Amino acid sequence: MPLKTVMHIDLDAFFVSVEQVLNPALKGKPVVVGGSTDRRGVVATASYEARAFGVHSGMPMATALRLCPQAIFLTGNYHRYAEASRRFMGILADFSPFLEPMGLDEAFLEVTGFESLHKSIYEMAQKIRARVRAELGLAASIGIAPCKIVAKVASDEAKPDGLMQVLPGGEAAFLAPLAIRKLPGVGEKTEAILKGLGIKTIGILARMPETALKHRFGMYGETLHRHANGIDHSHVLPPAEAKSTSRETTFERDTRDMVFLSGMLRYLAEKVGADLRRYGRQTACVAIKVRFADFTTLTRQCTLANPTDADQYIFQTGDSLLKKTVQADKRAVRLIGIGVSIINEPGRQLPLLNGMEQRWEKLNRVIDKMRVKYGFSVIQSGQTLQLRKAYHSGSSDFTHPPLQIS
Ligand code: TTP
Ligand code: MG
Repeated sequence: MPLKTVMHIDLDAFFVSVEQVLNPALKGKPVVVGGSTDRRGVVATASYEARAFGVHSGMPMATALRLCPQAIFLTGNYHRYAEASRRFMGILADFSPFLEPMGLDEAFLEVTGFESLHKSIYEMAQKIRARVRAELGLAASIGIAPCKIVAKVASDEAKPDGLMQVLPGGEAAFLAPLAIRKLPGVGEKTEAILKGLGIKTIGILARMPETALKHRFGMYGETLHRHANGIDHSHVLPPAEAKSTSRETTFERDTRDMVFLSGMLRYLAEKVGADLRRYGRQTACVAIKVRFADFTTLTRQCTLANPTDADQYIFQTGDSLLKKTVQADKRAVRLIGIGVSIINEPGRQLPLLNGMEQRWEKLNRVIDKMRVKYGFSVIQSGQTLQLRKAYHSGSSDFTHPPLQIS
């Protein structure tokens, strides 16, 4: 595999930092952006001064108020963040066309071979940080590594306002001492399982036999093993070049409960729909994947009459494929997934939309905004709500990390 160089750039305390640029009196103070403090709002982000008191993203605002009553609490303004994001991505695009935005404040940049233009990749990263600082007044932390996963961990380790480079060959040694939670994709649930197995650091995880991880986590075990060893072959994928996007999840227990399966499919379809809207793209082909208890895997796909980016349409199409597939079989289901092909032309032919689809479209855009502001689980459809019953952890993330099937 030829050597490549990838940067991961992530803005520090993004929402709060934008507020501080607009109102410099907030600089150096504990500031929290999130929902309301009296009702059920959660923290979207906290300044590093507020984090020192234990305030963090996802925490109820009421708890943040208790931990740090002197903090300044703001409800935030999505338009300002979207504008800052647009300008941030514009700066990055000046440095390399191989740009993959990940949400508003972070992106991967493939910079293989770019050292000749900037003396070194390290110098190039310093120039990016300087431009973001000069033009937006924001601190960008950057990780440089031979692959995406390690670059992402490195930018996190570089925070706040830092730069860290992991040289080829040093990936596993860099990751080894870090807590497993630092590995992207390891959420609450996986962390708890790994800790139960006595695995606390990425180094210990890396030395686990791959077969043991596969036995416990299925396909995701392979990915975990690779990532823990600092190996990630995935490409930096400019959104326009992604050919498909998908999500899948393996259940803790095999099931034939159709209500549960449909609820999960709805949740996965919403994630896929959100990808399309983030890329400004549509799909005309929906596919599902079903793996039964005996590991037999079936995929079924369906072409849509009209291109769409609506969760509802994607879900309905996937759900009827799912019902047909599961009901035609006696076996219990171990995994389900849903994916869509991506039409790589922005825009759409509006007259093709019927009234219902137009309403869905408006609704989905409002939901996307809320989710960027307060996290994906802030809004759930009736169908996904019942997933919480099955997942007692209280966590609202029911998937493994995104799986690109391009
Ligand atoms: P992050 O990059 O995860 O966090 P951050 O930029 O605030 O802080 P840092 O990178 O320095 O650790 O998220 C970017 C923005 O996304 C964040 O400013 C607010 C928003 N966000 C939420 O709305 N909910 C969340 O749960 C998280 C993690 C972020
Ligand atoms: Mg950030």
